[in-house]
Amino acid sequence: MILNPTGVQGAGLRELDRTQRGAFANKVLVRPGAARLVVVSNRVTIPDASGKAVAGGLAVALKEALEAHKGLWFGWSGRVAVRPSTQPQITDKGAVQYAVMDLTAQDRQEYYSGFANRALWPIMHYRIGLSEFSRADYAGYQRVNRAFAHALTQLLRPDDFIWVHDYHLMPLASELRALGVTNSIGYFHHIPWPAPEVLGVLPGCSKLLRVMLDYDLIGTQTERDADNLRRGLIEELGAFAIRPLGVALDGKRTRVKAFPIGIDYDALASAAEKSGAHRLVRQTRRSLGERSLIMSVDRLDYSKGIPERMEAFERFLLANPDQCGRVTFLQIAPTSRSEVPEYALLSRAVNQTLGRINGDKGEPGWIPIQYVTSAYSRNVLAGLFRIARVGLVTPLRDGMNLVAKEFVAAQNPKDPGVLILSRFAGVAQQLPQALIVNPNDKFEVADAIRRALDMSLEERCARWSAMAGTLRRWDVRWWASAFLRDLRQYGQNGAAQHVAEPDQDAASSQSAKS
Ligand code: ADQ
Repeated sequence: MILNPTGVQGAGLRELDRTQRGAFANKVLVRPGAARLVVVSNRVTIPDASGKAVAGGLAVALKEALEAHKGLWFGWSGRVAVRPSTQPQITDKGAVQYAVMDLTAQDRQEYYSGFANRALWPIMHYRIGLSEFSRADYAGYQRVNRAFAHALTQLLRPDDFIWVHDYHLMPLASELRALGVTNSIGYFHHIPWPAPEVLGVLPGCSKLLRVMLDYDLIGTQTERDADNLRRGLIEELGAFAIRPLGVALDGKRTRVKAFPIGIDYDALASAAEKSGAHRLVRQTRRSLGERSLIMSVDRLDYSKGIPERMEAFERFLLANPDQCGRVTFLQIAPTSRSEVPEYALLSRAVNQTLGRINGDKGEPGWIPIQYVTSAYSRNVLAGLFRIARVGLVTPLRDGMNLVAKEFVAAQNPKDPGVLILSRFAGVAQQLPQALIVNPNDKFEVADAIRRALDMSLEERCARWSAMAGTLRRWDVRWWASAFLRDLRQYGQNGAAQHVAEPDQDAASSQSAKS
């Protein structure tokens, strides 16, 4: 995926469809002289020489918004260089300009692997015990954000509006403001925002909270995340609330609002419909025979609850011996962040749990859990989701979780599978029609698997069509469009007033949500 939030390189590869691009361009209209959109994310991958976009749904939506606003996409190139970049490297591709910076090995270690992924990521996912704070890493995090701000400032125009993505770049607005940038700046937080009692454990947390006040608009995945952040600003810093969305302190004012991220529903549904001919999908279907497929797809990350899920499946087999040999659990989990020690430990733990369960419960001709660590194209994943009877999405904590949404979109409306969903994934707040479980309770998850396998066609259809309706309506284009509409409204420099109105659908959907 282009944008880092998934952390899966090349995840969900697909070419940008011209018709869809056109459709979105109509949604966020560009008037002559419209302000430019500048997207900033940790990782930026420039489309290859063939001009093909390498993209998942999120990257597609952002690229479409950038094309509609003749925008600029700025961030880390993903490369490590001997000397740090001072000037961004610029590439023009169609209407979009890409500007990327190389990092040194020390930058990468301290900013990315260290503070972002060893201190912030675990705390934000309520894993206090795993959070490793180091002052050197924190200094590196600030240094890279400052360097990005310096480089970006050289490219900014007075009427640009800026959209920053995710926890790697929380101080960016503050660094830009220190350089005199007065443009509208918005931020979207892709992962959970924890309760103040949890974030408060992180040394220097008040500094991290304070820099958030330099954004005009902060988007979170859920209302709960938005409340947690507002509460943090008020309780930790003594900021005061300006109802309904604002928080203010020392002459600064920001708005915090939930914008649940969506998927490119129609593209995924159509990929799933056409996927039957794909070799891997055919091969999987053939190897299953009469068996039911239970399926999970995650980055290999401790927040996703992979060993816990395997143990819940084991519990299901123990409680339902009649199902031995009649179901297969396929776990797809490409490795990520393997340079971070906690991820190497997790990989070992998963392999041990897997080996134990397959050794104990397997029989000649039947392996209970199939485990693969490759990344697959969006088409193959959609095809596999479609032949699965159960989608098992049980993270211990997740900002949203796009896999749950992709599973629903990929189903055959006439014979849909059942989604089992962790109550701790942001998506659970949008999809109450899934079978909602506590991922820490393997007995509860095991019962849900049995219930899913036994569910009548009528109940499956009723649950699926309610979920599909929600996901179709609040898709990724709604998400980008709604955030940009609010950034235009709340932006401080007035520059974004030149940005065209989003379509009525997006506007009314958003107000229905808020
Ligand atoms: P992630 O933690 O990466 O994202 P998720 O939302 O599930 O989690 O997105 C993963 C994406 O990668 C999905 O689109 C999935 O299809 C794809 N993917 C996973 N494994 C793959 C494989 N083997 N092959 C191909 N594609 C694969 C972060 C937050 C989430 C939030 C998203 C978006 O942690 O909570 O939902 O950002 O905001």
